[in-house]
Amino acid sequence: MEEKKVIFSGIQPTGTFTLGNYLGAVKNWGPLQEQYNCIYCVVDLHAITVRQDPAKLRQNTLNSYALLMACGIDVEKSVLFIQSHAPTHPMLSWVLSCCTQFGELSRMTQFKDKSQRHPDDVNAGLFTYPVLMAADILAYNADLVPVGIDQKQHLELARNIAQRFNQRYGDYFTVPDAYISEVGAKIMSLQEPTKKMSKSDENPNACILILDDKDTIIRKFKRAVTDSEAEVCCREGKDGINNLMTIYSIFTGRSFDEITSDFAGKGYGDFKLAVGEAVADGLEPVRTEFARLVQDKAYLKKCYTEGAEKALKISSRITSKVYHKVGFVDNR
Ligand code: AQP
Repeated sequence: MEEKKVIFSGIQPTGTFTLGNYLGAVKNWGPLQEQYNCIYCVVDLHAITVRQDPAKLRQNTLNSYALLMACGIDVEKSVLFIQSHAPTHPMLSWVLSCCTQFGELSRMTQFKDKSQRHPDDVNAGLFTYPVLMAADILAYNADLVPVGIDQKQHLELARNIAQRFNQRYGDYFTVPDAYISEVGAKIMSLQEPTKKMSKSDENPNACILILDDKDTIIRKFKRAVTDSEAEVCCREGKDGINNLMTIYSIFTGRSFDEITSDFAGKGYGDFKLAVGEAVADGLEPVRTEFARLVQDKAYLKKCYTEGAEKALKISSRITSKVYHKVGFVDNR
C-alpha cells in the first residue's frame, strides 16, 4: 500500500486567528487529515521575533492550540503540538542556517515589511525566521505545506535550503511543495482591499477575527470598503467586492455567477449584510467549541503533551540523521 504523504503547517499564536488565517490555511487543515499524515503546530518560537508580553504569549499559545482544535484538527488523527516543546526545530535550524545565504534572507519581503514596521527591533530572529520555518517543515520531511499565498516566498526558500543540503550531504530531505487553495489563498483587508487582511493592521475594521461575535462581524462587513458602482460582480478593479464575493462563496458554496444573479438589482448594503451573516453563522460552531475547550485545561494539557511526544519522536530521528550526515559525533 502506498504510504500517506506528510503535511506540515504552523500558525503564530498572536491572539485569535483572522478570517485570512482561517480561509487561507486553518479551515483546510481539518479535511486534509483524512488523506495525509498531518503535523500541525502553534509556532510560539516564531512569535518572539516581534516583542511579546510573556504572560500574553503563554495565554495566546494555549488559546491558539484550543482554537485549532475548535477549527477541526483532531488530535487522534493529526499530530498537534506547540513548537517550543520540540527543541529539534531550533537544533535543525542551526544546521540549515549554515546552508542559507545572507542574500537570500535579505530578499524576504516579510522581513522587509516587518523591519519597517518595527524599526526599533530589527533583531536577528526576524531575519533568520524563514530558516526556522524551513526547519519546522524539514524536521518531518513533509511533502506538502498548506499555506496562504503570503508564505510562498518562505516556502520557496525552504525548498532551496533542502536542495542545497541534499547536494552537499547526499539526498535526504524531501523537497516540500506549497499547497495553496484555489480560493481564499489571499483574503484582503476590508478597509484597503489591495492589501492582505492582517492581524497587525492598526484599523480594527480591516480584519475579522474568527472569535468576533456576530454583531461585530456584521458591523465590520457593513463598513467594508467597496467601489462607487452598485453591481455585485467579479471584475478587475473591484477589489473590495471581489474579496467579499470570495468570502461569501466559501461560506455558502455559491459560485460567483450565482452570487451575481442572487444580488442583481440589489445594493451593496444587502450584499454586505448577507456576507456578514454567512460568516458569523459559519463561524458560530468554532466559537462554541472554542469556548468549551478552553475551559478544559487538563484535557488541553494532555493533548499538547502527547502531541509534543509524537512530534519529537519523528523529528528527533530526522535531526539525528542530519547531525550524523554533517559530521557531528553520535552520542548514542
Ligand atoms: N490574508 C490572508 N489570506 C490568506 N491566508 C493568510 N494567511 C495569513 N494571512 C492571510 C495564512 O495564515 C497562515 C498562518 O499565518 P501566520 O501565523 O504565519 O501569520 P501571518 O502570515 O504573519 O499572518 P497575519 O495574520 O497577517 O500576521 P501579521 O500581521 O503578523 O503579518 C499562513 O499559512 C498564512 O499564509
